[in-house]
Amino acid sequence: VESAKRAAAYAAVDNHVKPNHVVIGIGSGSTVPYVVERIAQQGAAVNEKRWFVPTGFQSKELIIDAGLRVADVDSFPSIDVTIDGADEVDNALNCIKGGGACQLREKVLAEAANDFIVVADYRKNGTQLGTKWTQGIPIEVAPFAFAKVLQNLKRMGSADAKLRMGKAKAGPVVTDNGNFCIDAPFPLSYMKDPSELLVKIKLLTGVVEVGLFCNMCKAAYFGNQDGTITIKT
Ligand code: DER
Repeated sequence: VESAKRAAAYAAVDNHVKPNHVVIGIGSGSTVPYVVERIAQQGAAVNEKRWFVPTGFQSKELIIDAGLRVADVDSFPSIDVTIDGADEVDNALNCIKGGGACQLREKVLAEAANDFIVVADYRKNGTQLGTKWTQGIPIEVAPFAFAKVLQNLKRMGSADAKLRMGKAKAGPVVTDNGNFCIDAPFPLSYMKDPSELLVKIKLLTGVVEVGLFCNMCKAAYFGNQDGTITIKT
């Protein structure tokens, strides 16, 4: 799987991170380290003039560890290109994101970018959202409201919606923004129109951001088990 992630990341950087690009958004997860690795290989001469905007703590440390310059999105409201991972991508390039509970900042940078590019291994290449990633739609919620949001999600049809609990941490996962995360699986019939479901969930009081990225992704790169790449545009 790691070589598939690397192949997808390298191809995406080679095709979408141009020498004249100055501001680059770096996403979160286990595929983006290969994105940073490939960008660093473009050399100090071009990278010393660039700024790299992270989508969270992990992403920021990746940038710093690679010797690249970190910038705040505040200083660069518009970004040349953002490259990020995803938990599933359908044939219309809609994504489920938030497996790493970073989807708020990821969506801000995806929206701010001229080009939003997704990189993933073959396990994420789906036809309809919810078929490959079955853990549910990641939803960032204000801690004060989490029980009400859970109740409303169940009423909406997500019977198994649950608060994401820490593994190496007692209690719930807390995002880089100090919020909680709910994972809400919906029946596949609800997932046929991700844009519609996104709006319904986003309107629930207490929801901060929803891990459905619709009509945002310009291209998705998938590394396959046989070493080839699949590109969806
Ligand atoms: O949370 C996210 O959307 C991340 O980008 C992440 O889930 C991507 O998955 P990866 O670790 O397989 O790259």
